[in-house]
Amino acid sequence: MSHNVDEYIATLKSGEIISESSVKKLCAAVSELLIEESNVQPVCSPVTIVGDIHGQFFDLLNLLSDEVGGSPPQVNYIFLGDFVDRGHNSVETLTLLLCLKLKYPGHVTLLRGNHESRQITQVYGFYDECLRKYGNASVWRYCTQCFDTFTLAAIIDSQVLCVHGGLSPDVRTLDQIRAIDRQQEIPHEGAFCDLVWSDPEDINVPWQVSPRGAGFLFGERVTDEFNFVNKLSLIARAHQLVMEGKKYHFNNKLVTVWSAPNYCYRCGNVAAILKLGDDGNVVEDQFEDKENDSFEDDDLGKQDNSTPSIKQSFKFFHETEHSQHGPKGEERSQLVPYFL
Ligand SMILES: [Mn+2]
Repeated sequence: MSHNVDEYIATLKSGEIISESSVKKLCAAVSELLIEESNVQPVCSPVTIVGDIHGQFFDLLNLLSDEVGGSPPQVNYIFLGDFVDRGHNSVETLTLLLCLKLKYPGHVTLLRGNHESRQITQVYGFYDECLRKYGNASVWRYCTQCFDTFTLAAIIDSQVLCVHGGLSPDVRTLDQIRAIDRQQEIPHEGAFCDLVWSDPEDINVPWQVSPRGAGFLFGERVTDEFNFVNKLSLIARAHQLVMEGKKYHFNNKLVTVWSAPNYCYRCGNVAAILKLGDDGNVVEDQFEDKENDSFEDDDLGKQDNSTPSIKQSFKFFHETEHSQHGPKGEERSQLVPYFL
């Protein structure tokens, strides 16, 4: 199996899709790896955290280039989910990430987003794209079966929790996440559902019903308490478009990372990736100093918190010329709403 991965990667990078039987083999092989991972997969820094990609394949290629994030195994990645839907290249995006997972299993962590779901992908594009590109629904079936093995969270150096959406009133400890039976379609309610659907919000109550129709809005007190109980310094999550690519909430105890530039080919936003930790090599130093669009938040080290924070730096990037192949004119206005 593994000897085919390089071929798959070369095919995808050339702009072609891999065959139906290749997707089948790829999904089966990756599922075998993923199924062994913990619901809260331990990861060591340095590691780069990537938010929503949503089928923007050419932006993913740009992200993995040396000009932006660099490629595994030189760089370790945690992808926070929402690989598919919205963009026009969900198939290529997902299969490339599966290839990277298979080739560099210790350097790539794939979390489940709310779009890695049978129900959601039938509405927001991935199912239709599979039908269009393969002529039948088999590839969609292989991929959605594979989704059921994606893990729910990662924890970096025992102190930064990564999850797609956010917290749940049913989850007080990391052990409660570890105990979830994740090998299933995303349920409509409960801990699993909330982890991939919830959003942080400045609210005066601990929890509020989410306007998304799934998950909850959770406030600062909930976040502080969760971080305290679980000895965390930060929660890193994705799931919400932020025009600047990243946004801190709740006195820097939670951060949203968004990695799809000009989301849906029309939102005009910048994308970002978050690098945690420092391996002190020369390439990283260049990355820090190169441009104004990479910086450290000075006040982050000043938290009066017993847990030492891991160094946090962002790399911002825009849509590339090659990635601007989206729907134009009339077609854009007919896109489904993009707030999910
Ligand atoms: Mn999402």
